Amino acid sequence: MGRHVKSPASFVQESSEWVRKPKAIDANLKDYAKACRSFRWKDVEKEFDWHRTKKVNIVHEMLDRHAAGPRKNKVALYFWDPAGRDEKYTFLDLKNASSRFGNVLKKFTIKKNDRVAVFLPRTPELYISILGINRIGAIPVPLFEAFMEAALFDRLENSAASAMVTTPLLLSRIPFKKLPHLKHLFLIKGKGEAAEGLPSGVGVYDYFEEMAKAAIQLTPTWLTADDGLVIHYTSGSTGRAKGVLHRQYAMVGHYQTTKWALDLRDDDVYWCTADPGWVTGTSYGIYGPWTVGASSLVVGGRFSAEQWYEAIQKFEVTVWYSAPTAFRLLMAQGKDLPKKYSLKSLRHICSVGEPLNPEALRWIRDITGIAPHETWWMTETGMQLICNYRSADFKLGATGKPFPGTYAAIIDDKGREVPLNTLGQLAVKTGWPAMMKAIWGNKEKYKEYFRVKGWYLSGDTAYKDKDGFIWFAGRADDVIKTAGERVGPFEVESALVQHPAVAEAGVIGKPDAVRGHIVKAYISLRAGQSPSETLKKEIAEFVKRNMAAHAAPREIEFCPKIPKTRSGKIMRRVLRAWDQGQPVGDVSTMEE
Ligand code: 6R9
Repeated sequence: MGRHVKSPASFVQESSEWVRKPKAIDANLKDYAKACRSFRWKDVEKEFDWHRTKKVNIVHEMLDRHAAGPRKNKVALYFWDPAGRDEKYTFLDLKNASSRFGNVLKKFTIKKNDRVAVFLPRTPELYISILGINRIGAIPVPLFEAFMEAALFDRLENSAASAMVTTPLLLSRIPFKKLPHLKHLFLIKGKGEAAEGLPSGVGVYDYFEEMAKAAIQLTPTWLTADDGLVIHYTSGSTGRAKGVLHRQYAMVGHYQTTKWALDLRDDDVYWCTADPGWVTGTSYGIYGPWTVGASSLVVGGRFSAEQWYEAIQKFEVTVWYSAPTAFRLLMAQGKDLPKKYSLKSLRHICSVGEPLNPEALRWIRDITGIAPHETWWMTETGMQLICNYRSADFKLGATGKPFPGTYAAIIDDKGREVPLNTLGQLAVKTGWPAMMKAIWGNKEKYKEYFRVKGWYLSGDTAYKDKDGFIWFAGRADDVIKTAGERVGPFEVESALVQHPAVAEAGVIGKPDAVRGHIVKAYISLRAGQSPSETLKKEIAEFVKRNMAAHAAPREIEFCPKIPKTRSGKIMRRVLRAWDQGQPVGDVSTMEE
């Protein structure tokens, strides 16, 4: 760390090209520099009812407050699944539905602080479940629908969730016998759908039947700002997935960033393409847009370029929040396709999850007339922290500038800021509103992020230029970002070595033109096993079946031995060098 960078151009080729904005742009944040001088988080607190009442619950601020005022009949949620659902829910509808589900949970004795897992495809019921859980002060644990048994087990065991909402189709993946805490199961069944393989010793309830019986009124359980909001499991470079716990107070950060970075206004139709299984799908798919009272679109089903363009046209989407991989997937389908749709409703676009390459930015700008704006943040930060703003010029390829009221810097191992244009660790001064409250059940892991006093260490490397822009360079650890999703190499390696043919495995991210990185596994086989293409496929399938499709290696290479240190740690740095055909560097710590 602290290595001097000769020219920032070594990371991003077009660092001198600017995206210029008209002088009089009508944005919520009009003057970034002025906001940095005068903005105070304390003032944002006044936007919430709890500031006056001292009674905190984010569901009141998202739904009940709006349902009691002029936004009562405003659409909060447009839901479209091209396979067959097209529905609208007003703020009042969501208030009522989440009250019903809160009552259902209470009936089965679920209470404040209990963890309730939500394992569902993107449907209105997914959103209503999370809102109902929050309404009673319980803590939702959203689980991405692609997770398979091993991934589910880790997350359900660690959170000790006592209840779960899921569908009959996903049921067979849940290892109930190994999860003694899990006592209640709410099943969302399609019309006439049967549920097979129901667990014994667990209360199983029909979601729609229970909802129909439940009362429509339920005052939120009043909490303090420090009480739990949501737990998101995310991967690090070592160990199993960590449960990042956020607090109610995070809403102050969600609210203000939604106003200033996403630039949401009352007349917007906003589309966040992220699933609530990931932090973007809750912070900016639920909490941000609904605390500001915006209309939000959710599109169900898998990615399809045609349907994405159609969604923008059909709902006249004005603000779109998505990810570089999605932009590149659209790009791969060519320019003729978007010409068939009207995309002119769009007025602002933001991007998150991985660096947005200039080529993808230009392409989206060409087809929509609007340049996507970067937002950098993490599961642990809970909210956007480094952004490009709608009213401010920015440099193509730059990650952006710290959100007003926060301070981000590039530091060395001792916490000293490094000179401009010098690579170092991207760190944030502690104390922003949505900073995680804990790593569930793991104080040590939590402390690791704050080991340099006064700073949160992101694990990303970056540098700052003379104009104050921060430029993301890469990860300082072995965490893999594939298609914008965070994958821990250790989790994948653990899944791989369960396969009978695999002796050892080492997993890295391999640079990829569309997905940013793909998961690549180096594997040494057990004695008597012979390498083959069929075996590669079988091993990849095995990870898909046991862990999750997005984490399964897209590339496998067999090798006689996995390089390790004398203390037995996998040297992923050596694997990365092998992959790129580069010299392996210093291997003096490698075992014989
Ligand atoms: C919200 C989210 C966090 C990691 C982060 C960084 C990468 C996120 C980025 C970005 C470059 C951006 N990342 N936004 N890299 N430019 N605008 O993605 O959270 O899944 O926890 O990932 O994603 O490496 O450290 P999470």
